Amino acid sequence: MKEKLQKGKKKVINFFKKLKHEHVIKNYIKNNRLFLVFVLVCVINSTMLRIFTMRTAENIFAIRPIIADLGLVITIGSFSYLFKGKGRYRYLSIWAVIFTAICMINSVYYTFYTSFASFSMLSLAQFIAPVGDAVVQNVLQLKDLFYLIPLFFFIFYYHHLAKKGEYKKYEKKERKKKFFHTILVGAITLIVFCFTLSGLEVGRFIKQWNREYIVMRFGIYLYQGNDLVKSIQPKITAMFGYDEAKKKMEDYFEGTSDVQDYTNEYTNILEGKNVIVIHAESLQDVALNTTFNGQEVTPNLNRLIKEGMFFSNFYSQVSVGTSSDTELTFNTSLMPTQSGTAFVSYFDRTYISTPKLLKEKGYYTFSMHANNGDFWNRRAMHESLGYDQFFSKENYDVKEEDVIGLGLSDKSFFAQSVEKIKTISAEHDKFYGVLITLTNHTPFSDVDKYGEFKVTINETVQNEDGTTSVVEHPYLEGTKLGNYFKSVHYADAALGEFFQEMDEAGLLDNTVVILYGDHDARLPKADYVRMLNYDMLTDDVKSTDDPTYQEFDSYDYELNRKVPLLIWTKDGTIKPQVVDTIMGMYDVVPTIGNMLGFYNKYALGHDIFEIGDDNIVVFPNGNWLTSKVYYNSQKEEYKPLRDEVISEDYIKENNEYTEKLLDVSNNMIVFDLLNSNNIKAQNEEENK
Ligand code: GP9
Ligand code: MN
Repeated sequence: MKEKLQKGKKKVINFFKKLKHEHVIKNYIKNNRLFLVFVLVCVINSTMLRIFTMRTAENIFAIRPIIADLGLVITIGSFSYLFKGKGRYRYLSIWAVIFTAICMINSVYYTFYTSFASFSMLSLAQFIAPVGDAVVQNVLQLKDLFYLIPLFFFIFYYHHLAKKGEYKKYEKKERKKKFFHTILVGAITLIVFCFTLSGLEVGRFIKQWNREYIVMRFGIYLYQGNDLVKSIQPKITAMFGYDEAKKKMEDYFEGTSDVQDYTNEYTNILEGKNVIVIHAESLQDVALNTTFNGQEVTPNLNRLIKEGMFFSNFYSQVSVGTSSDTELTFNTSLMPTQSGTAFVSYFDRTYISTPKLLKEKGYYTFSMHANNGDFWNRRAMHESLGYDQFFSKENYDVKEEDVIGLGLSDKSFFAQSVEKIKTISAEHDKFYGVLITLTNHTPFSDVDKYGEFKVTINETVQNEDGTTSVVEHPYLEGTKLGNYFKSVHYADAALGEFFQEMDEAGLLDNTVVILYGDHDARLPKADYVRMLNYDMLTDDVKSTDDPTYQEFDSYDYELNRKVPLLIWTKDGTIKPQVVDTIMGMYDVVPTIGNMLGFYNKYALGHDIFEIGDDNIVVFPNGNWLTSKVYYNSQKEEYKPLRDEVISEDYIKENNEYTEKLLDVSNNMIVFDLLNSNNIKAQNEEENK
């Protein structure tokens, strides 16, 4: 045995000696310089992207995605040897540009969505354009341009080689040999990589909805290639796999009653009332709980919260469709789709929605939003959701002086909307109307138009002569979070005016107002750290060694993304109370359905007054939240929220529930499973 080992060792040493002696490596490098630079450029860029986006130690020191990138880049690059002279450079440079573009686009995309880009989003590019201002100011950063440096180096290096006449021309036979050897190396690298994968990783790669998880393990290029396939797939799978999807949905809803089979103290309490829903753009709970020098950011909302039913642990469940995803979930209790968005890709499906169910009870239904009606494809989708009328930009008088940020200011929007509601109220017995606000939209940079609201800290100091004076510390002035508070303060003032105008018109007398924040404002974590740990002496963040330093980790950030939900009546039908149960946007349909007297069998959420503390909020990326745990499915880690031991089974069961719910929801939309013909067929089958 020992002898064998010795022999083996000798052989390996001899092999390397031979390599050294014959200058094999040196010659290989010399003869394949351009190819090697190409490989380096592509791998450096992808590694840089991973490090700049997901800054965990696990990701920074990960070797496997580098192996995956190497395998793919070498394989693709190997074909360059089939080209002669300049053709080879052209081939490599086209791929270098493609790979660099993938890194740059994902870098920008990650800053905005904390996720990676998808080809299925290409059809949504038109909705990104109107927020172009926001993208440029908010998103395009110096780091996004770093990826150009290796690319320029590659181009420069080729010209350098060509100029010195060192750019190799090979004979056909030699080229073929080089191609064969190189593709073999690429393939072996990829095979080695495949052997390192676990079943779970392969499963997630196939499903593709957990994008960070995939990039962290497979690298950006394999992710993007797989994404391309997955983005084309829905168009094809919508034609296949219907039966299986239908079966899964039937299993999921088996045992769910066709009619509401319970009552509680809230059943029908709001029946017959008009409903006004306010979709408050980017409104987060943090704004309600913050004051500056004794001044509330949201005095009007805070007053309404004291008068109504406030849900203090309420989360939106959006994916890349942001505002539109919330509209979908709020009205249908379904989750956003796994690729693309329901509003754009699946607007032609059948939805069972709150407007439709209220219409059956004699309501007139409408939506109002002063932006372009095609944004998020609302014009088409609002019809699918069952709104009788959609008022968009063309129905509003948009004067230049009334424009803030993305469009018509909330104050003007509300004032003009009240006039329209007056007419609707006069013409219809009862109504359900949704008002979608716009001013409080990222990047919150139209600060001059929000009105005076300082986000400073005023300190009263004692002077030597015994008098006092006030020193103003900048605190959050100039930060994005600070500007956000200014913007919310404006939005709150607009809301105050709306309530007043509605009241003066007598429109609140028999009305319930439901207000929600549509999603968080994607504010930088560093700004929250500054807010919590401001040092007045240095105008900087306290040192982490300071005993008063407050941690704000990624879980704190996630939990802080909660948004308000308020149900309010002027006549006191709704009694003032704070409901602190963990709740998601998909729980709204069953909860208000019970109050208004309608029932949606295919809701994925629950009446919060029935489910209580057993509730789970599922997020589109596979994360979930219960009263006990926030679970991060990318990291496969969780933060306990109570002083309680969490069993493995608890995590496993909730993970299974999450995957099943997301799958069923996606199938219901993609395969149009709520189409009455399909449901009818299902009932007939059951009655056989
Ligand atoms: C656009 C508005 C904003 O009309 O609803 O959409 P968002 O960017 O929040 O998805
Ligand atoms: Mn929004």
